[in-house]
Amino acid sequence: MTTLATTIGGKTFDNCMMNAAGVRCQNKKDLDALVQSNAGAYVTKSATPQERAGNPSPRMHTLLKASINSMGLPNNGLDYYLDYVIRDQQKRPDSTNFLSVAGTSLEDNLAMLHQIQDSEYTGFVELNLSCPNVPGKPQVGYDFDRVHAVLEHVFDFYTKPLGVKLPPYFDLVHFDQIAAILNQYPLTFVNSINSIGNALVVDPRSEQVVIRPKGGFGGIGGAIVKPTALANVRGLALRLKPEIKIIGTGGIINGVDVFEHILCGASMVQIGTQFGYEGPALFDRLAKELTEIMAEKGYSSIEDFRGKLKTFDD
Ligand code: RRO
Repeated sequence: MTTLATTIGGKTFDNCMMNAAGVRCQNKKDLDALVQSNAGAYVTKSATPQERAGNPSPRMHTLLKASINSMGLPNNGLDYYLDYVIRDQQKRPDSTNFLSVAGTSLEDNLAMLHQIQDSEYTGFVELNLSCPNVPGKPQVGYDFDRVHAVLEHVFDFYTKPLGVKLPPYFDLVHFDQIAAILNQYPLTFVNSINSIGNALVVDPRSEQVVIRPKGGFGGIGGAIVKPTALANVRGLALRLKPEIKIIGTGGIINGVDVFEHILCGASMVQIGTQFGYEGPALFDRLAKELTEIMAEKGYSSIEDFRGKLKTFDD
């Protein structure tokens, strides 16, 4: 029998696939649909302390193999999502899910994590250090001293399972530097990658950018980000201590993409752009495709090949 189950921080998930934060997870209806789906878990839209309308539209544009967005953190505020995950936990105590938070300041992040620490929520928290789209707020993940300071403050008091969502890195020395910081903390997981920030899509016919915020600059997702995502998953898997599990996000369209992320070291994968296109039925298709690949190769669980990517040096 083939199983797609995975374990992170001592919690088992029946399926190693789930949505990526931001896509079809902003309101209760979307989250209920994820609960009903074949996904192994859900993550809620990144929350700020108060609700936010986000950036002006058009703020997302899709292409065949890519998406660009500058949503600007539209969300219903932490209370809304914390209430949802706590109610869900009461209904389904054996299921673990992810609550995403993305304060636009250190103070906001600490205030939200204090509120979560003091609540009855026992699930996972994904601290988003990589939102590329809030005007005037650089991505924390690119400022290593700041990442260090944030984690130092957080782990002063926070004792529940926590992971961080990172931006893509593009130099091996940056993998070394971020891993050296992350390895100092009791992180449950690291999620890599967020969208490739501040890219520009141009419409040659209208001679115009395709989204309104920030003069057209936005984060890229979709099929074209897969090589960058795989490099980040692999780069981190080779450097992080084994207790920190990796969630691979970026460029997943089919079962082969999931397989590649796991080969590079992912224990779980998240799907953003393609989940936006396809909705909850995506998880049925991906599960079927990955199961077929594993059966062909004689693998019965993802642990049979997780992180076992070969290089020409092996
Ligand atoms: O809301 C957004 O604009 C957004 C966020 Br918070 C994020 O983390 N990544 C992204 O591509 N968009």
